[in-house]
Amino acid sequence: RHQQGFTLWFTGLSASGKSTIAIALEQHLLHLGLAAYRLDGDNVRLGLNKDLGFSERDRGENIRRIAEVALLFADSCQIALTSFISPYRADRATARALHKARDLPFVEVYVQISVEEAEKRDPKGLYAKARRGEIKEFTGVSAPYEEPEEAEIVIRSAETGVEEAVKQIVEYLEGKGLV
Ligand code: GGZ
Repeated sequence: RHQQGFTLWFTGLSASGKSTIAIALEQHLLHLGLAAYRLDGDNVRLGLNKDLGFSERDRGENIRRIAEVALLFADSCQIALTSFISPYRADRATARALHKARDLPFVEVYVQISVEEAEKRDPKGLYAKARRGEIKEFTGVSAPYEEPEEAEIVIRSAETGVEEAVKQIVEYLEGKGLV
């Protein structure tokens, strides 16, 4: 049977655990024999989008390009997993609309965590830098994060282990016949 391409769109604060969950899920999907590819800051912001910063406008363009690339993967019968903060509702809606127009499933996964919890983790010390004013427009500190209102899946990051999160997403996908 032919694999249905689709996009899993992770959104959430820095240090929410988006990438950790996306990496584990990608492994799971690959083990099932499915073609899955993860887009994240390391392979997109350093390459395709290296001209973009963190202003509202640049984030919008960042998300727009990522959505277009994810669409290409989905259109080629692969599973695109995107792992970006994507803090603006309008940008996520644009990504969703692009997929809808091509009849490709778009699954928004909100990796939910409070700023307080994310700040406690602070694995790269970025929240501390943002508090000291060394990073401007930092999401959750000095730039907004607009919570998803139509996410297909919500993962409560502080209370959910990685394997449990993967299971939650896979069960959703099975229910929809996507895997
Ligand atoms: C938020 C920033 C910023 C600012 C640098 N605000 O934890 P990280 O380091 O690895 O993930 C964050 C990443 C966010 O890039 P995205 O492309 O996901 O953002 S968006 O979707 O809003 O376009 C963080 C780092 O880049 N970073 N400066 N000001 N995160």
